Amino acid sequence: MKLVVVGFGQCGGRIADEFARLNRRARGQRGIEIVIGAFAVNTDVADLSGLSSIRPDYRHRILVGGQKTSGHGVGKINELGAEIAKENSDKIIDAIRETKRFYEADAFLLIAAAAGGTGSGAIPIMTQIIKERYIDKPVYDIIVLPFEHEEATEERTIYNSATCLKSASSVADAVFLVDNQRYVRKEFSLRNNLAKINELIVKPFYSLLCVGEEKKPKYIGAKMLDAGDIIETLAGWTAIGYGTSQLPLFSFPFRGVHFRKKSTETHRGIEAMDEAMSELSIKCKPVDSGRALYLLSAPAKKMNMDLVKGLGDYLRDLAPGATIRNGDYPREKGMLDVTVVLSELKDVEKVREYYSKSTSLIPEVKKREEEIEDRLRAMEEVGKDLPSLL
Ligand SMILES: Nc1nc2c(ncn2[C@@H]2O[C@H](COP(=O)(O)OP(=O)(O)OP(=O)(O)O)[C@@H](O)[C@H]2O)c(=O)[nH]1
Ligand SMILES: [Mg+2]
Repeated sequence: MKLVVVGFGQCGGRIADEFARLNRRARGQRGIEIVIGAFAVNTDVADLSGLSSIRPDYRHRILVGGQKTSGHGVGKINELGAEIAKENSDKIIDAIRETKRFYEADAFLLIAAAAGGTGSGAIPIMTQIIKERYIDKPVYDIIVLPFEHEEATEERTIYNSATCLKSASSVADAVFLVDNQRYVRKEFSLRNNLAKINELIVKPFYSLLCVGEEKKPKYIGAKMLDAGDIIETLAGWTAIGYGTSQLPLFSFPFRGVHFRKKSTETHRGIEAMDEAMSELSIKCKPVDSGRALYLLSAPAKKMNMDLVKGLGDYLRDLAPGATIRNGDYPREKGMLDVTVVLSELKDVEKVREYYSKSTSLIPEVKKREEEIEDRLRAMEEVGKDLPSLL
């Protein structure tokens, strides 16, 4: 599957940068292309300069809102982020359209954090505009949810998250929810290590995007999972997860496959799927999903029908109401990995919480906005008799 990836704001831009790196890896290791264009859009000059893999020209690192923000972001006011996106949508679309082999893209992937200002406001607007412009290509969003400590200290965090999620989900074909808090690992002290978190966020997409682009027969599995299958699976609120299991490097040259060995492999597969399910990008209940997929990748010799079927049965038990698609990908060496997508989720606790908490914040936010307007008006009033230089 080939994507055009666009990141908004600091978080979105950095994750889009990570997708650009993923593509370099796919090209280097596998000779295939999965991201045909990567862009970052921001109101902050410094954030754009800090990226490393997205091309450094102004058509790929797109600065918006110049006069309004003087290149320093919108200070968490996502209404301002939305307004700037509307005003600059032509500039953004023009840049995206110049992507080489643009027509080959299967879908758009837009990325932003829910709690900030620029990305949170821009992602719903640009999702809507791109959808209207390119009706034949689905538009998916990755929306990154804030850390717990941010929710506790800043009211805007919850309010921005709620308004961003509500608006984006009403226009995007699917929204991948990524909860920052779930990537904080005690053993890594990742709390401040956003680069590592971004790598973990993007990793599950690697095999999923590569598998359908393989051309060599030896890398094509018994059941291929292509862009069509992925597009059929993605709808509404979505979670993604990834798990691995190490395989022994040497296996003894028994003739035929002993039944016990086969069951060990199935066990390893289940172990990897278990990890994928417990490491999902957002806490959710698999029973709530209406569509799901899993992709197994492993060395060709380790792949067998029992293993694929075992995983299917396992997922079916967890998500009995879901239409499940699957594929196998004979690629990895010494390792077996499983990617799981749960989509069309009927309920996500975290989203529900943002909505209900924000509803009680509305009067407070309105009051504050009115106060700001009153003070601005009062200031203008004081200077009304001064001559203007314009
Ligand atoms: N996973 C991840 N989260 C990030 C990263 N950078 C910021 N965040 C989170 O994103 C939220 C803040 O959004 P930003 O992307 O910084 O905000 P912005 O869109 O640039 O908006 P303004 O700076 O207000 O103009 C917070 O919840 C941060 O924890 C990153 O590189 N990776
Ligand atoms: Mg910023």
